[in-house]
Amino acid sequence: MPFMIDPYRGSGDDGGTGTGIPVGPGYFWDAETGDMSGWTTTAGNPRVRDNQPNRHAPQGDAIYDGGTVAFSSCYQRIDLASVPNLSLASIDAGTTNIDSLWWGGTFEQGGNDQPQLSFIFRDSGLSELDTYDSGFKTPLPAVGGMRWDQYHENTDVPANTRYIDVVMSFQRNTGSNNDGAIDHIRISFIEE
Ligand SMILES: [Ca+2]
Ligand SMILES: [Ca+2]
Repeated sequence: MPFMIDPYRGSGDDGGTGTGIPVGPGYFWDAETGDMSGWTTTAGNPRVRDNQPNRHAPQGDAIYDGGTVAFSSCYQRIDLASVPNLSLASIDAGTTNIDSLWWGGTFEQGGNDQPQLSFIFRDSGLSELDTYDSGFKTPLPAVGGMRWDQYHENTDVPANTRYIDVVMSFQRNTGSNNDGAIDHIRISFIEE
């Protein structure tokens, strides 16, 4: 696979199985699980494509994509109280950032479909405090029939946040398949 190693992959994570269990100070999710377990779908039919010809993965063999509808979205919810070493006091002092490296992809077909990563910050009662969106991405580096790029997000976690929904969204622009794609989402928390 002619692709670079995820620089976050290494000490502290489990090497790609992506179980969604907090590992050290961070999380990651990867489609190598082979299915959408752990994700809650809120729109469309996000899915895993495993070892598909012309849909090369930046990590392993499997990727998430947007299925067969115009828009798909799903999330996993992080309970901040369960994150090792994360101080809720520092959350409430406004001194903690959430940081992510993630791979965004698309299938090259002209007018390419697009992926987006978002965070929804929720309080203890799950009320929404704020949101952050990466914006819908247009990856350019070609890998087989795909284009992939690695994106970096970093934003403040609002005071009183107790849960963060990490949201994958996929926007179809061309064709019948929604080929917005995501792989290997790495999440960590940083105290300022
Ligand atoms: Ca993968
Ligand atoms: Ca398409």
